[in-house]
Amino acid sequence: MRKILSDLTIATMQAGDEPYGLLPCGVVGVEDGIIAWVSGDGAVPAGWRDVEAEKFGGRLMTPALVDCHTHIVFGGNRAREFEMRLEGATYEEIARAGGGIVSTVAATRALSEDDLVEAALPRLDRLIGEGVGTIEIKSGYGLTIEDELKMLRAARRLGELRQVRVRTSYLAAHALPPEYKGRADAYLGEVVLPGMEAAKAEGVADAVDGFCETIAFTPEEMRRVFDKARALGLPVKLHAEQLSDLGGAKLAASFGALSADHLEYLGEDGVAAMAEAGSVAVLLPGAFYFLREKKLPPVAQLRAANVPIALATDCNPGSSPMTSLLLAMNMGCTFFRMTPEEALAGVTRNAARALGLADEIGTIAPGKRAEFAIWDVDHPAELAYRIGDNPLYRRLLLPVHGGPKDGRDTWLARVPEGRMRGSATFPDDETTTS
Ligand code: DI6
Ligand code: FE
Repeated sequence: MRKILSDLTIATMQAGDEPYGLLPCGVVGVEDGIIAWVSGDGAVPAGWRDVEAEKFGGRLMTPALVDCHTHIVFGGNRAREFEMRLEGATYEEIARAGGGIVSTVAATRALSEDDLVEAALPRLDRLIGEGVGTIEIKSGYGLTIEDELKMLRAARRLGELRQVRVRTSYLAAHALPPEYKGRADAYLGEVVLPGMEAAKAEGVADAVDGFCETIAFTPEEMRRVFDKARALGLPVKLHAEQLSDLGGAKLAASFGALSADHLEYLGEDGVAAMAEAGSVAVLLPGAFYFLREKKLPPVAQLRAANVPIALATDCNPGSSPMTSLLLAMNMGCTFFRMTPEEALAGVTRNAARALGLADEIGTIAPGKRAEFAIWDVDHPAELAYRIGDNPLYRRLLLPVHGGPKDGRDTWLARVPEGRMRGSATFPDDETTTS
């Protein structure tokens, strides 16, 4: 099945072209859900002249967005902790006093898989409503084998309920649960490592993540986790250098990590190690903002070393209760001095790479999957520029999970016109068949 999308300004986000890979008179040819050709001068190749074109009134097309670091599956919320922090307590103090992550663990353990799905859906819908087509979702609030698996199953179910590609990360090494207080080695040996094996056997984990921090796990402990991931053939990534420099990014890079994330305290040697390994630097300005951090990630050094930079929401109840990737882009520019072009690359091309999906998604180029966001803006810089605005016009994706079995080409997740403006959520993706 062939389809032409025309009358577009296309930000292909291909590296090395014009800024944003911008094509002012853009036309895209799609065949069986894959981009067949992209033209920048309105021309349609011979052989396609009889294919019907859908016109978009000159609107901006980008790759569908990728949120490459989230914790959207969890129970409860931490509004009370927010109040405590405003009364003077620090994130670390709250965590050490048994609040923080551990309180979300109790709330998450109390929910069934169905309850977790129901709690996460509104968060997912808000992200989808901003043009997200691929989302990474972590476990890490279960901290028993069964509860971690429950979270990963819930995350996978979300990808069946909505037309969105879900990648899951096993994050049992997120915090030490109270029952293992002072016994990190036992927790790793009895829960984290066997749970990873179970997740791998069930096929519910795409990668392994950890939190390397004084309030979480040491680099030596993370090495044990990563050795096991390597033995199981699972790629790794790491929450590193968020609150202090423990050398986590360097450790992750030595395992060929897909990404190291947060990185406010990343030092020169960490930058060099990431550049060498080709790991993506995933910056999380929502957590930086919400924890009122002062130390900026070394963006200029990352840029100079050609480390690809991605941006993500880090949506979680404790440090980044944020469900807007557009806001993350704005914050990446205002706080971290990224350019609007870097911000858009950070939620498309580089975010895809951080998930190991660089060959499939993240740019608009022949051979990539036909997954697009179409925006009511004149210039791509507008996506990072506004605060709290959502100019999404439509999200166009081919079915990524099964889809129709009759072989017809189906455009799914076509956000009905009028739904997006003024309301970032919608109850169900619509299915339209062409
Ligand atoms: N770093 C974070 O910012 C989140 N997890 C992590 O490892 C916070 C998770 C939470 O506070 O619930
Ligand atoms: Fe996180």
